[in-house]
Amino acid sequence: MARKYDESDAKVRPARSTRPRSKDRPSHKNAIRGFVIQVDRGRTSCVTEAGVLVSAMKARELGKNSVVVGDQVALVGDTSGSEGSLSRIVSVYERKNSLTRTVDDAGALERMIVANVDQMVIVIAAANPEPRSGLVDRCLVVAFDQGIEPIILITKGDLADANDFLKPYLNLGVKTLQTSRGGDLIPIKELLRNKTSVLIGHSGVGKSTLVNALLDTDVRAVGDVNDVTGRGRHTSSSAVALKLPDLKNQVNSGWIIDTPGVRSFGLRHVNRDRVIGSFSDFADVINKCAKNCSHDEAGCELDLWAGSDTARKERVKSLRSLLNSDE
Ligand SMILES: Nc1nc2c(ncn2[C@@H]2O[C@H](COP(=O)(O)OP(=O)(O)OP(=O)(O)O)[C@@H](O)[C@H]2O)c(=O)[nH]1
Ligand SMILES: [Mg+2]
Ligand SMILES: [Zn+2]
Repeated sequence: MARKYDESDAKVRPARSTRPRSKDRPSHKNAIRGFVIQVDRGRTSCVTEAGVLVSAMKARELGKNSVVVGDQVALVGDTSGSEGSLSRIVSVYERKNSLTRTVDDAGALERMIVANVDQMVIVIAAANPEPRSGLVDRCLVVAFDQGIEPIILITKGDLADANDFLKPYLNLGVKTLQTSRGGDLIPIKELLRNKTSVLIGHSGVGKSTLVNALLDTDVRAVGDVNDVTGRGRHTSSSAVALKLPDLKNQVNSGWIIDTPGVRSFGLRHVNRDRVIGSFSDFADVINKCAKNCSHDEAGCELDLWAGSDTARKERVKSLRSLLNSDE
């Protein structure tokens, strides 16, 4: 639950020296709230409630990787936003959720991508690169775990038909949309309206292309897909939140967060029961399983449920591959 900002949020660890540091720091009482739209090495870009773009550095005590795009932060110092001005982030407000993936095989290293999002748009190309259900399944687990609404968005509809790919997810009740470059953006705009949405997908699926179309600009660089490997070139290197243009003169029309293409989406940080729970189509089936069933053993109700139905068998296989994966 959201916690109100108070003085304790901005507490500064006592310095090793006995010199009272509070004297040379601006009072945190005067802190103003900012929304983080980009983190570029040491420099963070925030938008204040008044709509001013402020460049800020993190207070040293916050530590490495402590601020991500989507964070609400407390800013002190020069928050004028004027050229060359630099503000300081003294604290990060409690997050309502965050997207984190495990980035190493041992599962010890986690990287937070974004925080405080309403929707996760899982971007999948109908072709080039080929759609892969593994990524969708992994994203759905994280969305379920964090209470974020997932949406599957198929791009490059001009290259192939993704209906078969989408079928199992339609059965799950996940919202899906299909689009192609130059296509009708209205259904997407409606979905994104007044929400903070993050685009997640492999490199080259067209995330930045879509963002440019939605904003009707070329703010985001776009890269091609390698003809030989069928892979994108990891064109976008950091996450950026962009304000969506007003739709029908709405004052607040939402934010879209473009992210760098993910190679994999490690789930080691997600509890096993939560992984199983995200397969909501299995809930009733799994209830019938023997206590302590690993769901990957003889007698598991999932096999009975799947029978010889190809689509169902694929779903069961998906769950098992996530449960048995080292990632
Ligand atoms: N045929 C076709 N190509 C598209 C479509 N959308 C994007 N592309 C192309 O796909 C390539 C990759 O697009 P990007 O927008 O850079 O992809 P991205 O997902 O942002 O990639 P990363 O930043 O590397 O993660 C570019 O050559 C785009 O022109 C589409 O609807 N149809
Ligand atoms: Mg990109
Ligand atoms: Zn079972």
